[in-house]
Amino acid sequence: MTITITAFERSPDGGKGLARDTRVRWALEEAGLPYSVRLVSFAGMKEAAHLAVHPFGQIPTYEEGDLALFETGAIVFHIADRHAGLLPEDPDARARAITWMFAALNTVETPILDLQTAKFAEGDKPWAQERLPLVVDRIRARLRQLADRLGDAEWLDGAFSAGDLLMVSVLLRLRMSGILDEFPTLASYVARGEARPAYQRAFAAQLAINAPASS
Ligand code: GTB
Repeated sequence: MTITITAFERSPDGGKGLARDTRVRWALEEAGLPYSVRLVSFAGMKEAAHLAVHPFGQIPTYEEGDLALFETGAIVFHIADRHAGLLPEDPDARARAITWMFAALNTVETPILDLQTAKFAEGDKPWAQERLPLVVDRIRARLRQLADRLGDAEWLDGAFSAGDLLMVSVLLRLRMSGILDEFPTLASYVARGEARPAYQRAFAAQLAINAPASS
C-alpha cells in the first residue's frame, strides 16, 4: 500500500533536515519502504483538508490506505512496529528501545525546545537574556546524564533502534548552538547516526526540496 507523508513546501531551515519529516523519512528508509511526499504550505496546514489528518495543523503526517496518523513519535513507532530493523524482536529489548523513544521526545527534546522558544519566540523580551543561561544549563544537565549512560557504547541499548533514531534526531537540533560539541561522546553518537545510509537518503530527499535555489 502506498505510504504518503507530508512535509513543508519549503522548510524554514533551508534543508538542514531539522523539520520532523526527516525523522519519518529516516524511519521509512531504515525499513526499506517506498513513500511519496505531499508538500504543504503554512497556509495549507491550517485548511480543512490538512486539519482532517492533523488536528493541530502541522507536519508530518502519515497516510497508508485508510490509516492516517500524526505525531512523529507515533508514526516512527508504527513503522518500527510493523517492519523489521527498528525494534528488537526480544520483548524486553523491544520495551527498552520504546522507552528510549519516549525519553528522546519527552525528556531530552523538551529542554531543547525551550532553547528554540527562548531564542526565537522570546528573544526580544526584556527577561530573555536572564532566562537563556537557565535554559542552556538544563540542556547541559540532560546531556551529561545521557552521555554518562551511553558511555563507550555505539547505541543506547544494543543494536541501533528507533530509540536511537529519535535521540539522534533530537540532538541534531542542538548542533547550531555548539552545545552538542561540549559532549564529544554525544557528538560522535550523532555522527554515527548521520553516517547511516538510511539517514543519508532521508537527508538528501528533504534537501532536494528545501535547499535554496542557487542564483
Ligand atoms: N509533536 C509534533 C510531532 O512530533 O509531530 C510536532 C510537530 C511540529 O512541531 N511540526 C512543525 C510544524 O508543522 C514542523 S517540525 N510547524 C508549523 C506549525 O505549527 O504551524 C518543527 C520544526 C520546524 C522548523 C524547524 N527549523 O526550521 O529548523 C525545525 C523544526
